[in-house]
Amino acid sequence: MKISKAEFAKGVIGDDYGMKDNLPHIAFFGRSNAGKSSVINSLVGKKDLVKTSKMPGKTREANFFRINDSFYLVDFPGYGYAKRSILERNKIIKRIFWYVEFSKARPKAVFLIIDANVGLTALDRDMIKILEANKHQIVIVANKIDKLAKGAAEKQLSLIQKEAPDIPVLRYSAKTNEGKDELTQKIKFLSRPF
Ligand SMILES: Nc1nc2c(ncn2[C@@H]2O[C@H](COP(=O)(O)OP(=O)(O)OP(=O)(O)O)[C@@H](O)[C@H]2O)c(=O)[nH]1
Ligand SMILES: [Mg+2]
Repeated sequence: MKISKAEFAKGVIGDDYGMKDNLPHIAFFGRSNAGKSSVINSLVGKKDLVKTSKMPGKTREANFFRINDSFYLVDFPGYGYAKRSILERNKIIKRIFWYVEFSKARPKAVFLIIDANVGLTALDRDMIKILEANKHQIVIVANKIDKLAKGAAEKQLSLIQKEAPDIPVLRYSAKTNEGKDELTQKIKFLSRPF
């Protein structure tokens, strides 16, 4: 599959995650600054389909992007951004948890974007637990792999895989596009209609 068309469809602040056309959707979760928006941009080959920022906390809505007229990628706000007020952080986490547990519009899969350099954080582990409890399909994307030397990258990847033995872990760099073909294939497979 080649991603030939990518367009912004809607931004969700409340709890209306359904789309009229009923196309499947795939959710991108992760810590603020892990690179969710950058990964989506690199996948679709556009620099600025999704706004990214050196200042974490850029994405406040869940943004739906229609891909090839056949499915949606959804960029969720990042969790755990320390400079946000506790109230706002809680609000984001609560919305994500609600979506994972109760939303009628269930994602076909959740891609958990992490910074390969940082590895899984406490919040990521909580997220994995609640995703597993609700039987969601999960893929971990170890982004920013370009920041690590080869040996260090391998070490980090096997550490992450050891912590999450049942979840596929993909190496990725939104900067160099490393892993783009693998991630695209995974998305294609998981977003199939049935
Ligand atoms: N070196 C490197 N930098 C990256 C990569 N991916 C993202 N970044 C940088 O990391 C920062 C955060 O990226 P975003 O895509 O905005 O992160 P986000 O997860 O969407 O953040 P929120 O919207 O706050 O949740 C930006 O400065 C990006 O340029 C990568 O693969 N390699
Ligand atoms: Mg973002």
